[in-house]
Amino acid sequence: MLTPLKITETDKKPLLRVLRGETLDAPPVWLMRQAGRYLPEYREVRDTVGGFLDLCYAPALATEVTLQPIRRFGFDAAILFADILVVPDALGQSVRFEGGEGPKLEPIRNVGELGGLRLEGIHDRLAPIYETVSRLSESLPDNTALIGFAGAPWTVATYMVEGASSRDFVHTRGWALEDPGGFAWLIGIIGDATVEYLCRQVEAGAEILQLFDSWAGVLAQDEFRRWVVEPTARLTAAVKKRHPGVPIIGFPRSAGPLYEDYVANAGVDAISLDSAVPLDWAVKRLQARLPVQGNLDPLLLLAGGDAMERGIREILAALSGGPFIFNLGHGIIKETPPDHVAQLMEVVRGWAASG
Ligand code: 1CP
Repeated sequence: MLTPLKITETDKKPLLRVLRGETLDAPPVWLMRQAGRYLPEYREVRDTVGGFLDLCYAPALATEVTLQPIRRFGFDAAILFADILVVPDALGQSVRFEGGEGPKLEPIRNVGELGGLRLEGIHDRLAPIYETVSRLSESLPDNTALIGFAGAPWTVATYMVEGASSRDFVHTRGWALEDPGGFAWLIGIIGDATVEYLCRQVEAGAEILQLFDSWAGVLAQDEFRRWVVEPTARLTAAVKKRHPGVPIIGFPRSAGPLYEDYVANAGVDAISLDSAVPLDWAVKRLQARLPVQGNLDPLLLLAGGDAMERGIREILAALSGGPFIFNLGHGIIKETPPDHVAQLMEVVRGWAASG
C-alpha cells in the first residue's frame, strides 16, 4: 500500500498547488496592483508619508497596505507592496515620485555613466523591504500565498535609461542598437542586483516570485531574445540554484506570439497573460506547457456590470480546464470602484459551485 503523502501547510495553498501543475475546480485569484489608490484605506495610509518610496521602505505601513486588499476581498495571494524601481534606487541612481505622477530618475545614457551604480551595500537600502516580507509571512491567513516580485532587467533598464515612463523608448533601444556590449553591461548589473534581491525575499518568507517585464512588447524578435528571454533565463537559473523550489511567474507584457519563445526558454514556471492574448491560442500553445495566469482587461473591471461578468466567464470557460490562476491582464486602474472587485470575486468564486 502507498504511504499517503504528507500534506504540509504550504501544500494546501491553492496558488501553490496550481503552480505545481494541478488543475483546481475553483481557480485561485489575485489581481495585479490589488493594493493601491483605488482603495480609500490605501489613500489614507499614503497621505501619512511624503514620497511614495517612503511608503515602500516603511515595513509597518507597507505590511498594512499589502494586507488591506486581503482583508477586504480574501484573495488567494498577497503581493509584497513595493515597486520595481527600488532596485535602481538601491544601486544608487536617484529615483523620485512626484505629486502622484510617474517616476523621475537621473537618466543613465551610456556606458560611461554606469560608474555610479554600486552592487555593494544594496541590501542595506533594501533591508526594510525584506522586513516587510517577513512581517507578512507571519501575518497572512493560512491559505494565502505570499508573492515577492521584481522588475525584469529590460523593463527596469527602460526607466533607468529614459529617466521616466516612456512611449517609444528611443534612448534605451538606441543604446541597445548602437552599443549592445555596453547595454549588456547595464542589463547584467540589474540582473545581478535582482537575483540578490529576489533570493533575500525568499529567505524572508516569499513563497512565489513574479517578474514584471511590462515593456517586453516593444522589442522585435531578435532583440526580444537578447534583452528579455536571455537575461530572464540567467536570472531564473541563478535564483533557482539557491532556491530550487520557488515558483517563478513571468509577465512579458504585450509580447504577442513571442510569448511562446519566452515560455520555452526563459526558465519560468508559469506565465501571466496580458489581455490581448487570445484564449484559444493560450490554451494550445502556452497552457499545454505551463500554468497560466490572467487575463481580464482592467478596463472591464473599471466598467463592471454585465460586460465584466461576461469577460470573466469567457476566461474561466477557456482556461480553467488546466492549471490556471485568475488575474487581470495588467494592473488595476486607480479609478476602479472597489465594489467591482467584490463583484469579480463573487463571479470567480461562484464558478466552481455552479459547475
Ligand atoms: O502614490 C502611489 O500610490 C503611486 C502608485 C504606485 C503603486 C501603488 C506605483 C508607482 N507603484 C505602486 C506599487 C507597485 N508597483 C506594486 C505593488 C503591489 C501590487 O501590485 O499591489 C507593483 C507590483 C508594482 C510594479 C511596477 N511598478 C511595474 C510593473 C507592473 C506594471 O504596472 O506594468 C511598473 C512598470 C512600475 C513603475 C511605476 N511605479 C509607479 C508608477 C506610476 C510607475 C510607472 C508606470 C508606467 O510607466 O506606466
